[in-house]
Amino acid sequence: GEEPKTLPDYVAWKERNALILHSANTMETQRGAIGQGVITSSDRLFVRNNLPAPSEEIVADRDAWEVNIEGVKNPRALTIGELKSMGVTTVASVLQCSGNGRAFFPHGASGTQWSVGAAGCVMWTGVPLKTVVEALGGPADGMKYITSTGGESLPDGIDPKTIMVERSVPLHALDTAMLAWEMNDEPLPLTHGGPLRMVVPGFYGVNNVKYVKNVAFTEGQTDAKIQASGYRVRDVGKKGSPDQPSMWEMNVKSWVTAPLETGRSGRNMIYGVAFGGTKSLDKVEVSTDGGQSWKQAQFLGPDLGPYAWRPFVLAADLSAGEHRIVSRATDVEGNSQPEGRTENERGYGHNGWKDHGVTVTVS
Ligand code: MSS
Repeated sequence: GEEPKTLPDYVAWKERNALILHSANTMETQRGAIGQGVITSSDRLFVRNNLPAPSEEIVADRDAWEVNIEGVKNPRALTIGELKSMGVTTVASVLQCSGNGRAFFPHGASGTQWSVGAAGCVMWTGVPLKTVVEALGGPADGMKYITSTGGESLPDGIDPKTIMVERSVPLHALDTAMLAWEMNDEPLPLTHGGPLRMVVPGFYGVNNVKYVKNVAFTEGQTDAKIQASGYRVRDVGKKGSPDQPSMWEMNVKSWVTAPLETGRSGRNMIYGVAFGGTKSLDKVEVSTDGGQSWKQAQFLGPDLGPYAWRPFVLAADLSAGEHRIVSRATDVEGNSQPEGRTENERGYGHNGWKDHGVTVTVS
């Protein structure tokens, strides 16, 4: 479709120049707007809506929003007001779309052509899901997944399963999942799932269900299309199906954020961001010769925990000419970004260092 030139109303509060507008429902942060700090400011954070956003009415009386908790010993609905009295925690985590980096796949993977900017590092505040579930007697016996349903109202005449945003994650995510009502120290904007969002730290964006209205502990995964055949990693040309890997835990990744086009001969500060998904980072290396030689970068700013990203910097002396600058992160378990891509039909989970580099002309 046609790319809009101006921001749609529901995101009019965003910083237009920091974003690449792919469509009214998809916009990414410009690589050069990511900055050198740890937290991505809300007005620069990417947006991805599989369905049109609900109306602002749902954030008019935030504390009255109800979430239904099912598949526990004592199922019931809880208001945000009640959740706020149960407990509170704050976690920094990277929110990244499963298809971030899709634009680099040569087979033309269908979907939004995200480059690097369908990602940001966000501070979430809310109640640990575990606290809520324990108050309701714990998960019912035999439950293996946490299934969250988005609060969009669905159009008539279409099988709801084919469009609804409902995602299942493995039960072990209960150790870290939370129901968040604040983002970056402000009430969670509607755009990012206000009044209440399921946050699963270290898991791809799609599992972080916005305007969450139902959380169910279930024996199996939901049969909603977005889970059953969507967000499944498979060979190019293949259809999605439940036996293929789902986009759950994120892999280790990094990219350079500056310089992007030009540099001056002599000392240049090379910046970027790196994260380990569900694991802390060990190191980030930077190469200014396309991966022939590497130097270890310094992390910048505070370490906000395993799910946050770490900005990094390397001071490099560059000579006149073209330089291919790439970065490669390694997590504490020794997993490093691969050089290449894992080719797959929908272009999910790309963390290869080669494609994510930049070519800088130094004069
Ligand atoms: N939720 C809901 N409810 N709806 C929708 O649409 N989407 C997904 C998530 N969640 C949705 C939800 C996705 S897919 C993503 S990325 C994310 O979200 C995004 O976010 P932001 O806030 O940024 O917009 Mo891919 O993997």
